[in-house]
Amino acid sequence: HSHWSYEDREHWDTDYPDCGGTMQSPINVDTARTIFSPDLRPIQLSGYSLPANEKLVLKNNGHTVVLELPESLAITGGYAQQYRAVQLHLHWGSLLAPGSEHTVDGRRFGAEIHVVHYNTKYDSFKEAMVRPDGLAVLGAFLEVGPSENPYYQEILEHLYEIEGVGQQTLVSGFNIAGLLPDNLKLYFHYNGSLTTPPCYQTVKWTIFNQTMKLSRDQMSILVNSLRTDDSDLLQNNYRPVQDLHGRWVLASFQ
Ligand code: BO1
Ligand code: ZN
Repeated sequence: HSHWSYEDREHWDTDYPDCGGTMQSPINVDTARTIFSPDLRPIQLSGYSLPANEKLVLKNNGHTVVLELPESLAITGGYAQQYRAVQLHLHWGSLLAPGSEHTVDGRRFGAEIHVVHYNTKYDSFKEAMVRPDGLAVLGAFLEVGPSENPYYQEILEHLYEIEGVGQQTLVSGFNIAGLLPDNLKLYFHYNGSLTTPPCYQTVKWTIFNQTMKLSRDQMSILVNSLRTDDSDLLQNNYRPVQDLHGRWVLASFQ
């Protein structure tokens, strides 16, 4: 298969036509234009608290850091269907500039976490990723705050072990829900795509309103630890916001 990169991002649709589609992600959320939908129930997570004796693979894939998740984690509420977790990963900027993928009222946040799930009615992620209701990604923004975040530290403390592309290590289980906001009632919802090739337009996105706080040192470790194929620092691994093409963004709150 071909090798895409963030420097190439304006040309992804040459090799991956879906990247030029009309339901692409990420987007800017214009809060004055969201539609309040009382039907959007709180997101319910199950199985997210993992025992320390369960080891998870953490990998530098050249585009991001990926933590593989056991299929015991699932979204069991808030969506019309049930979705099983497969992995989580992050998008970030540099020491100089923020690097979230989604923006809110034009504001970009320091970084963004994506927890990727697929619909349990399909047999695998691969089958689900080409179905209109196949995928659900939970997204949350990361900002610098006053104190160290112990949940993010479980990942960040391993980044030095996976500096090179393809390197992986094992992380002890912890409460994965700690990587997401306490408040799972307040979120935006829209239909979009994978934010990297193949850009399949099969993702039901949830973007939480509450942000996650990391210490300045933790944010520095996130943006300065990993390298790409060319042994450059892996930074600014976010896609620019895409046109809504008439899509509606729903809000669970007023
Ligand atoms: S994202 O959450 O929209 N940034 C996103 C973007 C791309 C993927 C996942 C989430 N890619 C897919 C790969 C598959 C892989 C799967 C799960 O992630 O295309 O090959 O199996 O890790
Ligand atoms: Zn992502």
